[in-house]
Amino acid sequence: MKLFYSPASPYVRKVMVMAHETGQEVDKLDSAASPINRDQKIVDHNPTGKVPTAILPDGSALYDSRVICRWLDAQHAGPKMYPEGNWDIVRQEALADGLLDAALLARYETVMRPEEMRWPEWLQGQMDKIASSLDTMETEAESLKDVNAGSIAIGCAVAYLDFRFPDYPWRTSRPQLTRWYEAFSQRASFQMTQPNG
Ligand SMILES: N[C@@H](CCC(=O)N[C@@H](CS)C(=O)NCC(=O)O)C(=O)O
Repeated sequence: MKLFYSPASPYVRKVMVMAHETGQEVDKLDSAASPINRDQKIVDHNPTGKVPTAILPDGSALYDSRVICRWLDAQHAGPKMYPEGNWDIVRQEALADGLLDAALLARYETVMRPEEMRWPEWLQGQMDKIASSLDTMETEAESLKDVNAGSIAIGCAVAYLDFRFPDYPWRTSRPQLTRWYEAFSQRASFQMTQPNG
């Protein structure tokens, strides 16, 4: 599989961790996704212009990260990352992606939007989504022991907070999630996909 890629994208990281955990190769394609300067190379395959966008061996395109992760899970013979009938795992992946959607909007608002056009209440609304998502993750930390699509997504989501919001004290009052993440993030798949950029 080829992948339009960004080393800073937490959604791309989900795909890369999933590929690593399931023993699959990914060829990284150079790209520069941005909501302002769209990368035509990506748009040609995915009209949203976002990463990750995969090009499958038959040349067809697949997006977004959840769909690509499902495709990867269908390609290997090991333990499934989306065990059949386990809706909690699918919901946890959606929870993590919801946190990331809010975090990415908050980031675009603070680094891309011109200062005079910023809207503090809107930014606070995104930060509130992040906080309440983390609170739910804290109550579910016990269920994240296994490696699956839910725990991978939650790991990538909280890692993104450390990467882009280093002063945001998400660990405060979330001891179980903190403990879980310290252990889970030692996995080779996480160590080999550290974000940069
Ligand atoms: N729902 C998508 C979200 C992907 C996404 O927002 N990617 C960001 C990079 S982290 C992007 O490509 N942004 C460029 C844009 O918004 O046009 C997924 O799960 O793959």
